[in-house]
Amino acid sequence: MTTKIIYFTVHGKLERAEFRADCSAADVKDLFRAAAEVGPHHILKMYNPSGSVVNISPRLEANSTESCYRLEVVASDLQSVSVSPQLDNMEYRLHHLESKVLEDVGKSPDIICELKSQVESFKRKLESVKNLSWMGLFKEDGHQQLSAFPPKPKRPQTSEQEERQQVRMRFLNMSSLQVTEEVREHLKTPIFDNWQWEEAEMLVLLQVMFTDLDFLTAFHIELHVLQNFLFQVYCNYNNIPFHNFQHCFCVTQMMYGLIWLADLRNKLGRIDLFIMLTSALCHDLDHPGYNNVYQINAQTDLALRYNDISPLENHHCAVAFGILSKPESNILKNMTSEQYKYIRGGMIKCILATDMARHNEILNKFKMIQPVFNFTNKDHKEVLMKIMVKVSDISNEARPMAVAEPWLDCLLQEFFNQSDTEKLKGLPVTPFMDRDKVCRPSSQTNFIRFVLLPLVTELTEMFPCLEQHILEPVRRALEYYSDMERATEEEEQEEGGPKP
Ligand code: LUO
Ligand code: ZN
Repeated sequence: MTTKIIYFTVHGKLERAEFRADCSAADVKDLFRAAAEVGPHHILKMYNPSGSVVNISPRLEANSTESCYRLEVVASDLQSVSVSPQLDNMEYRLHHLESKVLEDVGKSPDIICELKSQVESFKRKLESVKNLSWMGLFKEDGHQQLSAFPPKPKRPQTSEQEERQQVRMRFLNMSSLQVTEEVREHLKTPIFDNWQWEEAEMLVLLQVMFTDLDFLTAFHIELHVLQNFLFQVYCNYNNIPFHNFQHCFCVTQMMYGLIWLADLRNKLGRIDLFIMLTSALCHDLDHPGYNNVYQINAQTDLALRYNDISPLENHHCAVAFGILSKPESNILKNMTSEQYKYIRGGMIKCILATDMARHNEILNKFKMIQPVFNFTNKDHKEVLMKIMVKVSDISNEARPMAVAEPWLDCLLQEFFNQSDTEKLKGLPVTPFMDRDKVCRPSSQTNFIRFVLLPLVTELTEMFPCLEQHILEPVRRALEYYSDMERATEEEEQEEGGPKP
């Protein structure tokens, strides 16, 4: 009997699992629970190299150490607590209906089986978001106690805390090593591939960005305080498909690349560069994976606290200054009070500017001033800094296709999670998030043609050297998805219309 070899990391360690191809699903799950050292009441999630969740079953594809999976313990089992009385009721009625039909016609129709499996999958999905009550998923009997900050999801302390401490130790051990000149130069380009680096290494590279822009000497930042700050930022990004620490790193690395490519060190003050880089780093802190439309429709704690005004972006900024309020991670502590006020004001403006509902407002203002831009004009500089953070935030498609494409998978996965939950709760569903409506190539061609391309075109008007590094790759990405869209349409015509 053939056996299957699976390579995966768990708690930061590379492991090798082996099981027979005829092994049962339950045995495979027990095998990975043993590897994660957790009991039967924990929920495991396996991620493939591109960050998508894969099913833990005998059909798991064999791999190699180069393409190993990542095993996560995401929550303790909630079987004991009913995740939703409505679903239990639906399940009961389904069983009752099925027994009636069996009596009358002797077999269970497909529709009943289909409905039962849908109820089962909704229960599993709800279990995994049970602890995220501050997104309004589970309002205990109607009124929610407003705490100072939303309760952090109750994840198992041991595995996640242990994993974070391991990342911290690896980060501090590596940070004393010299990063090669080749990596330093590569870090300044938009072709940097984030998928090749693990989290501790990304923390080292973020430290390199702050040191290579001379922020430590200019603002008297002690290295260990910077390291605490970076580690706290890492700890405050959530383990969700898109708006996670990898996205934070990508946005910060893109900002770092733009600063060097557009030679902004000779056009803006170092304090403005510091504001842009630190805003990029903090811009999605503690993102829950559910956007502002959801927060407002579900009347979550965040929407209530920020009166529906950019609830997420206000929260990201508040979490950033929560970290900066602790002396051990306050990289602003040796700055003058003028510098502190200017930096705080700049970060609030830049982070709030990442709310895509304000996209046209900000881009139109930039279009107006760009032809007459004046680097000594405070208002002009402010708009440019917002544009720089926005471009860094949404320009995955300026990266090589092999780097950008997995990001679209991650984004759609997060969007589909949200629309599934909206359907379940009877909330309005955003069309480009609905797994039953999204056509991947056309959603991306629309995004690039109407959102990303106009944005980077305007920035390239101001910094022509970005044509080759940013504008051209975005144009190529538009071509790529337009070709894919045409191919999909031709295929559908041959098959006589879109697939059901
Ligand atoms: C734009 C955006 C908003 C929230 C979260 C992610 C994104 N990003 C993207 N959206 N960031 C990068 C990308 C990307 O490459 N593609 C898309 N595609 C679709 C889903 C889209 O159209 N998103 C979108 C467009 C406009 C908008 O507000 C004007 C918000 C989302
Ligand atoms: Zn972002």
